[in-house]
Amino acid sequence: MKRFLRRAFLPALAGFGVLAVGHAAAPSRPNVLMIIADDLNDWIGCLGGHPDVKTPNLDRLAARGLLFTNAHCPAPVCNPSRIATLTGRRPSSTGAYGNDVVWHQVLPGIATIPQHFKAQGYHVAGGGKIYHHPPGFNRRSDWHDYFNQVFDSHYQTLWASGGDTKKFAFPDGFPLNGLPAVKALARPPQNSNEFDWGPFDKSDDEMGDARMVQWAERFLARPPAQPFFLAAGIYRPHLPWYAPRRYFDMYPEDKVTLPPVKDDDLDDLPEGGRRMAADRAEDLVMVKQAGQYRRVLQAYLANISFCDALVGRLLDALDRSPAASNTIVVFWSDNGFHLGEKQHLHKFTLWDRSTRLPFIIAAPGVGKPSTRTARPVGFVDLFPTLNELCGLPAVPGLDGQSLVPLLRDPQRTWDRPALTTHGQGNHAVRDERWRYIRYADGGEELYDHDRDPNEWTNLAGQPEYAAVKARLAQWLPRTDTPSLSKKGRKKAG
Ligand SMILES: [Ca+2]
Repeated sequence: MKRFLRRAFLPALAGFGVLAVGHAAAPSRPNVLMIIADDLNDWIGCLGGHPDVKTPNLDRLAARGLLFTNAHCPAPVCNPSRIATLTGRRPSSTGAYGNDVVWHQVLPGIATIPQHFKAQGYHVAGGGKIYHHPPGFNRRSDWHDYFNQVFDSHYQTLWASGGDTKKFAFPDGFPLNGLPAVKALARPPQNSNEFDWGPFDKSDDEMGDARMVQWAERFLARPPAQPFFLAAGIYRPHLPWYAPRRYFDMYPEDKVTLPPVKDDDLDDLPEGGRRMAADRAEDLVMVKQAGQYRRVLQAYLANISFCDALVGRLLDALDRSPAASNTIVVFWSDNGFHLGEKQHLHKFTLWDRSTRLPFIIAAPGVGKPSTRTARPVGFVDLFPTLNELCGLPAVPGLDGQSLVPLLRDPQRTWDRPALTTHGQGNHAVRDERWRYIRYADGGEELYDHDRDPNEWTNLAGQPEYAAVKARLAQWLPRTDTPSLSKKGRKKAG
């Protein structure tokens, strides 16, 4: 009988022991609130990316910690950027370059940040778009709690639920999402399930992103007893650019500042650069022909401010929470967006507008508030950084390095540049002064940000810069893992 009892209860006791260790460690282990925006470029107030933009809440978050002013995504596309950031492994290491790669199917045994925190005894909760959002990319079993994405567009919901939009007859021609914006275009845009914009006469709380925020507010009001990792994925400012009308009213269409654009900007690009610029370039032409360009800018800015307001609600909820004093806040965006620069109205490029992104870490007791660093960093650095901040065991095989030294001393020397990859063999290396791009076919670009912040003059062909190129080229990945994408190797996402 004794033996039976021991057999029956030992596993239970062992399980209890693990929990007990987690509880015992709780006071020293900080919580994490990770907020992700979607397609938000560097147009936020504290980064100075656009003169009109109003982001008081992101600015307030930056004032609580360290703002990285030279942070870059691992890939300028939703899915590969999120996979690389959440696994800490670059696309060139995993082969995950495209939007169709389901990370947990093709990378078995590779832990993501939420999985690692869960294995280490954290309560792990997520809401909205954390992994890529089509069906099957997110696994409910990776989370203790998950709040599903709520979309604001009938067509987008249909698409995300696995419906075939091609079979779907648009009611009268193509008012795609029920708004008149795209009716003005000459023909349906390529990404017709989402390419639309306009104000909604609804309250914030009636929009999908705010429903996720309400869920996170409830979570933070009554956090679990054990340390938690809470991921809040805000879909804004991804297309379609819908937001409550008051955010549109913040940016009157006739007063919106146009981004600086050089008309012959593509003339000095190699073939690889021209191809990336040309991807969906027809959308920009149609938008301009239809007299919608200023409305597009207004809509993107409005969606940034809506996103910012939601970040503010999360910060307010944290400040009211019992967890307020012991929670690290991290903010990042998966990729940027061109609004006409390089004749482009999308992401999918290796220039600053697609890769330079907001990145803020506010870790209580580590570093000082209201600090900035221009050292080049990448989001693949996030996984080792969070491990160090939370005292979790290191994960072998990560491509990044912990940013805790920069949190403690934002001006310390930092040799590593940031690296962005778009499709197999196409890379951009960014240090504090230069951007060096090398495409898979050998084509090159080099920009001097000290003199050319808009990346208008490609210096790669000028012999006096050979040493700069050679120095930056040393940081290109040693391996270019073949693409896991079903769509083939030529084009990512
Ligand atoms: Ca994105």
